[in-house]
Amino acid sequence: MKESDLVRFGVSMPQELIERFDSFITEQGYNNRSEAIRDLVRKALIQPERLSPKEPVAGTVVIVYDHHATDLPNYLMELQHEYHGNIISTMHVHLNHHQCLEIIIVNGEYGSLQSLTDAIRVQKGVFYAELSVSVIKSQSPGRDGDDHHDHDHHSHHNHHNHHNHHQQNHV
Ligand code: NI
Repeated sequence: MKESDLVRFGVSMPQELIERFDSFITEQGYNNRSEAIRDLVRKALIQPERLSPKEPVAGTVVIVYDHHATDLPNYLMELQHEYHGNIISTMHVHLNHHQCLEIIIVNGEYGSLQSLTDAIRVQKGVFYAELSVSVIKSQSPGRDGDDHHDHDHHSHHNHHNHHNHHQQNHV
């Protein structure tokens, strides 16, 4: 590749995240961050989308977020009301002073669940948001002794640094 084909851009990351990234890419054998980031981007762009957006599925959205992030808890609440037709149940766990873990049990069309997960993931203060689903067969399974289910697991990862060093403000 010619030098002129390359576009340079700046990326801001927390110190601890970049340190972990550097040790990760050293372990992987990369010589520099650029090549490692190029590979990560390529991998993200070629994720096979085997499920059609209309496919009926059920599964979970697992999220970890900072409940001190401005407006985030309210936003997540509003969003879950907006998607009430897709949400069966939500379990909320207070992990520590800052972080909450939520497991949202969902069903419906794969595309809708992706939209919900994407809307959560892009919010500031969300460390992690992953959708994992299985295809729901439209017909009831046959009783021919074959207990083999056709599970189609599909997940999306966005793994941010868990240690956000969030300032706790006691008002
Ligand atoms: Ni909580």
